[in-house]
Amino acid sequence: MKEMDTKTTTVDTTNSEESAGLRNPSRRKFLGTTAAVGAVSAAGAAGTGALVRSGEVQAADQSILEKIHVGPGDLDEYYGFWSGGHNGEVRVYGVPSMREIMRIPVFNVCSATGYGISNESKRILGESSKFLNGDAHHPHISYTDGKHDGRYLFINDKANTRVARVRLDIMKTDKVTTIPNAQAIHGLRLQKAPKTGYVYCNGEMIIPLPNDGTELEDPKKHFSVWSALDSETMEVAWQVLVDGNLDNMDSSYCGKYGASTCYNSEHGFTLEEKMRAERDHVVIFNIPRIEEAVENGEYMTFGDNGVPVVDGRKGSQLTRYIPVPRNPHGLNGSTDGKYFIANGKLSPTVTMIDISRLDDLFDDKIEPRDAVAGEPELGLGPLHTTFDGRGNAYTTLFIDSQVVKWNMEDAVRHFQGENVNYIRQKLNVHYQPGHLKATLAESSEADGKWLFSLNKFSKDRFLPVGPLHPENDQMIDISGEEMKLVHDTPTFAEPHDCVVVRRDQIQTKQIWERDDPYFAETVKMAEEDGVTLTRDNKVIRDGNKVRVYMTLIAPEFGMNHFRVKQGDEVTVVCTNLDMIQDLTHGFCVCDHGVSIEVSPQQTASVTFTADKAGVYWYYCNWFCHAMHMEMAGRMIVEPA
Ligand code: CUK
Ligand code: CUA
Ligand code: CA
Repeated sequence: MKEMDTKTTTVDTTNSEESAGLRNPSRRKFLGTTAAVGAVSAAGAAGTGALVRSGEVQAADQSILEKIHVGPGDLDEYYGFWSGGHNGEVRVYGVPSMREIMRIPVFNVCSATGYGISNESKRILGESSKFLNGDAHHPHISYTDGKHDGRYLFINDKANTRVARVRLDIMKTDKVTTIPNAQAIHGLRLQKAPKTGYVYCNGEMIIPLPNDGTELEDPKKHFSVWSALDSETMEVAWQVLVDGNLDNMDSSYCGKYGASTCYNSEHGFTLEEKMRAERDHVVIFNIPRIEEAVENGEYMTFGDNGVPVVDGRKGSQLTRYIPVPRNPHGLNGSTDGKYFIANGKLSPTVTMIDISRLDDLFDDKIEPRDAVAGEPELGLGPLHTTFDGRGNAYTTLFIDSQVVKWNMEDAVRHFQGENVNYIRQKLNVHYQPGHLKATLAESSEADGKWLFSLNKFSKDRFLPVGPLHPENDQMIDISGEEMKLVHDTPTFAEPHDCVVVRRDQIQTKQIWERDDPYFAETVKMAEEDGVTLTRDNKVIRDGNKVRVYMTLIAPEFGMNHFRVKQGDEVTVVCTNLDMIQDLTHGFCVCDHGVSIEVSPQQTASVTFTADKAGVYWYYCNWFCHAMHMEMAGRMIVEPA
């Protein structure tokens, strides 16, 4: 049935099921019956001729290889923003070359830039700067009228229940919010129209509310919430209490609806309990109704965080629960604005929810399942779907290790009883894909050029590097009728998702502006000390607190030494006076764990304790000048 090439035969199903953490017997039974059905009907669904190709580009396909070659000095056509997974960062790629251009620390500590070490970054991280880890999954770029406007990127932290904002003009994280009344923020999407006001995010784990120890055992009293943040202030505007948990989500291009998958309608604590129900659901959120309820004061609060929480549990007028096959995963809005597509995971199907029927659903004119426009059978383990803007959808099949291209309108016609084949092609990928994303496919401008399959396993695709393997993010040419696999990209732990936009949609600054809010508080502190940052080199003592103000200009620090006393709390404020693009300095103090980036015209500061008497050299750690090695000075610590 499948045309196996030698590479795909290395995927063994037992292994992949176990890798997926799906080991329970009831699922085996499910797959025992459905796997066969799924595989048969997916390949031959509604007729014959489904194209299954290995799709590896042959040497003959020189023209494709030329398309992805970006010559030395040439620039890429797209920016790709990749989540850094449990490494907690965002990575910036050039597409189609897949050259990694930059890393943006978000929920991690960065030794190079001093994110998590500098005072400016600690202010951004707030209370949560005590955490050294994060788990980033879903990067999304702000919108105006359904198109990316390049202002901000937002991303979730599953590990420590946070949402962060990255300013794309400087490519730095500038806000981090810990979400109350939730645990583990997973799915995240943005309001798409008229403009990104709200950032929506899913609470995944169910918890008692308030989670203060008064309730510990009753699963019926465990909930999760769907949150909306104000994208400007990054404060939580409101939350919606739901039944079950929330996994992935999307929002509609009309701006009115949010939709989220739930794999635990059972309120279960164990794997077995979470698999008990035949069906779970997609929750549809009616945003105007939610706003009205908040406005009218129809909400609760939990603990002392004050966030309004409206009741969106089953039976509420603010939500609808659409039953779908058990334990769905990804939820993707088609770029034509027509469908929310819930990906079956344990079911070989995806469920197409017709957004144009949701008004009737909320007015109780139709039943929840009447909003389903199609439920095509695609193959085993559908996790996520993306779009080419030409009416086709592409879905990852985790268990089959394939990407399936299918046609949405044909799937709808098939659902209505017509004998049409909606499957266009299946392409083997290497191996076990999670998310996939086509260029511009998070916006109404999807252009159907490149597709990335973010594979969880790489096995034999790269030089071996020990028991821990990289992921493999494969690039696929989707510009023609047939998908063609063109490039393997090893990635580190573990980009769940990415977003790819045109290069003209991102405008960045090449040097800092002196009035940038990123370091405004530090500038204010200097003003209070009577210091002009762009001129003065000064040590100010304030009890056992010492503030050292220093200018940096290649290849010298404004001070070649400064004196403090053992036990002093030392704050060093560095201002880079160079105005030349790319001329970054650093400030690193030996044996004190202190390192910060100071880019052209930037002010950056760091606070530490001078706990050891003696001489400690500080040096510039970004290679800036022929005399960079000599750019150093002494911190002289007098014994207490
Ligand atoms: S995801 Cu977060 S578990 Cu499929 Cu969007 Cu990987
Ligand atoms: Cu300044 Cu190196
Ligand atoms: Ca379930």
